[in-house]
Amino acid sequence: MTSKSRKNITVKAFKARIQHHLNFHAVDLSHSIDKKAILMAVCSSVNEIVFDKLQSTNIRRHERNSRSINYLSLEYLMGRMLSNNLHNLQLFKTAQAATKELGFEIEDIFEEGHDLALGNGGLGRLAACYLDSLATLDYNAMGYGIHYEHGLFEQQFYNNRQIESPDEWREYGNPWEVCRPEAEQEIPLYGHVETVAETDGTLRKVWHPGQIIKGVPWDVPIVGYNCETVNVLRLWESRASSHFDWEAFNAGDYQDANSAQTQAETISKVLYPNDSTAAGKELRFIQQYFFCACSIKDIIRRYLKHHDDWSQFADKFVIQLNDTHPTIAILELMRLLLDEYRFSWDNAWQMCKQVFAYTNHTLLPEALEKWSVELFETILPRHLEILYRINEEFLNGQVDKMWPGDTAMRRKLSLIEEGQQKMVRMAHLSVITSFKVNGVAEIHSELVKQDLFPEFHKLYPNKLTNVTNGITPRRWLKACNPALSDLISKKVKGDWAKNLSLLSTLTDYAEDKKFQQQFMQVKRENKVKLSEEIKKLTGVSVNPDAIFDVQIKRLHEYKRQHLNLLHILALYRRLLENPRLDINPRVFIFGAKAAPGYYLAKEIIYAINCVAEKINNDARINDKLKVVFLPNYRVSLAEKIIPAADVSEQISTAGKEASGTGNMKLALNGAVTIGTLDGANIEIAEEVGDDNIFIFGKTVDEIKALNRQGYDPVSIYNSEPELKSIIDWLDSDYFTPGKFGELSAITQSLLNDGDHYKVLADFVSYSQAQEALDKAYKDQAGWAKMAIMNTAMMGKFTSDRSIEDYANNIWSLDKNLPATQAVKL
Ligand code: NTF
Repeated sequence: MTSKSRKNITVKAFKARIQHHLNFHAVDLSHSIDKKAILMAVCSSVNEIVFDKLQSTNIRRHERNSRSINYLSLEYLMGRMLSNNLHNLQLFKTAQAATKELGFEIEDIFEEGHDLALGNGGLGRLAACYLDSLATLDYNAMGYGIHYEHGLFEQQFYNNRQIESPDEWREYGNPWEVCRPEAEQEIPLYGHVETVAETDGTLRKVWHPGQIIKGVPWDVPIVGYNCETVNVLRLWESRASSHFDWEAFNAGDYQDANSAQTQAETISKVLYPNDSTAAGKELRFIQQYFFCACSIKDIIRRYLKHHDDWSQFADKFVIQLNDTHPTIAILELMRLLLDEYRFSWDNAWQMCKQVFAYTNHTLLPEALEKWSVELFETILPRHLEILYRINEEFLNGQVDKMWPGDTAMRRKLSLIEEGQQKMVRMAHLSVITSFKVNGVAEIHSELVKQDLFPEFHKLYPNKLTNVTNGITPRRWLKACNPALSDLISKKVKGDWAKNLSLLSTLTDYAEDKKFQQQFMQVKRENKVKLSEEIKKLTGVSVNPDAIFDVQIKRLHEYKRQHLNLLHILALYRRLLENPRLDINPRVFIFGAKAAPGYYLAKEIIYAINCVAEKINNDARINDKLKVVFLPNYRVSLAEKIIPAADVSEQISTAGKEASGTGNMKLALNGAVTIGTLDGANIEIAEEVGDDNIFIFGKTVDEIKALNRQGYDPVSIYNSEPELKSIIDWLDSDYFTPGKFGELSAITQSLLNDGDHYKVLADFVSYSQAQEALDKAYKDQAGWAKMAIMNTAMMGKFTSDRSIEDYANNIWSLDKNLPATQAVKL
């Protein structure tokens, strides 16, 4: 089908398609059709168009032979797909009308869809936004990842505590994927390495694996917005290479007959639920190798399908490593080039240095991956040999040249960390191999240079760079906030969803009374809708005229949900002391999952829920405060919360949040930020201007100074009477009647364990900024202006800009390197 005929697809024709597909998905058409069946039928109807476009994209790609960008990521937080695909195909209104004729509201159909939650948080959601932009900008891109059977766990609260249960996203099948057996791969593991002499006397390494796993690819089409492109996200599922042991079965051993299969399938069974923490577990290591090996082999297969020699490989393929999780891909490419394709060492290494680039997403030491040498020895013995040689050449070459005879420096930069247990530093391998290394916001990239990798920055002065994160305005405004989108489209000429800077036109209307009213009316309608959702999810009634104050992100001490909690307690105390206190009613809305093994994070959830219970049922404060913790925070819930937010809480300890992307989504939807000078908050402040954001707290330099001079949270506690009384309150049984000390894990961390994230140091400043915010909200016109300015000035934060930055400054190898050298075989 051509784009012309597709644009003309009528409601009637689309309805006919749905009806056709209902034949397959509904058991009995003479009865009322269930929503799951209609969802599947609509998805199938959309897929007819999507796969058509995918085929023509592939043909076009083949003709153009353009460079391919390969994004390797262990996580993709895609969310639901239907609404977005309809918007990107410009079919939303058609589908809405067609389903209406069939007796369904399209929003109800969307609700039947399951989130694709194959990620933890920011890093995985960023990957999803980037796929959307890559397709929209018509880049020849492919995403690679793992086809987890269970994505991020589902969260419920029981007695105010987080309970996890498995995510069953594929229980009834996933309409947005197709299996591609023709691209299956075999992946070796374990075993030993043998050195064999060739007939000409040269020595060759042969790896005899102990086990072979099958990698089965599932392709998820990625639909570009208002364009012809459909790219692919290829997710690998692990299977046993030989399925079933008939001998064992016949001998009556049913369990053993299945065991190889069970073991192999474990690899892609579950996403590790840790955000910003490296999980040093063998299975995670195998997961990483499995998906890297499948992807690298697939990349080589795609290249060799169209080329007779390797001379153009580095021109045709770039591989972006999303954090250090896919670092083993470097060793796998080296291994294949050396052992399978018989490259010389130098040629193989040259090749690797030309194709890999690495993005760093965090400075937190606990997130910097290290794997034990022992694990390598057992699982990837050949890769370890290669790693040792890379290290040797690096230390004896570049390091020795820059710091001759400096053994301390050698130890510091080595790929191997010495100690009781020798560890491989994955970040070091990524940095020395990659032709570019980027951080994800300006301040973060500076800290990567100054604090994380200063020596590497000295060694490679042009390698470290910045690409500030971005978000797709298609999902995060057009699809999730239709009322605001319609209002914007009345004022802004052109396709703002494709060119987000156009929103700056709205600054002309920031003081226009009528526009302010319309803007705030949309916000109110969204708040009414969210109030209904809150009631449904928590049973709590909230007032849509209150300030909706939102903190939605993973639960982590550095993100400081407990700082928010302390301020809520301060307000509560003030109200109890003076019930007539003149503050705007406020609803504090939290959404966050805690890693199941992160004790303090779970205690913070518990404390917030306990405090919420008390406050929400306290008649003395006249409903001036409400606190709700919405369970099971995920992409589809974010899409409901964000359009209704007045205030965006971005309150991390300065220097700890690499960028943040929720900050961008909330501001784009007209929420005003209260935040620290951290991550992309700084760039948001630059865009919207100091008058339209509430900045508080210590700067990165001030935090560093505090650390140098010795930080003493107890002295702050003793010198700030309000803070002291709040902390003591939390330690009493006020919020957990009869159970003293039930919430003291938090106070313990703040007072006895050194308050690592400087919550107390920032409390007073935060509380003052909150007062200023409350005052600002009383001036409704002033607030409307601020909200409009936030939406208007978010142009920079479209993921289209980020992708263009990557494309121009990183992926176009030719611009960054001397003309790519052809590697001869
Ligand atoms: C996260 N990193 C950072 O914590 C966020 O600030 C950032 O916005 C996103 O990456 C995307 O760049 C991680 O999730 C990880 F895993 F690196 F810690």
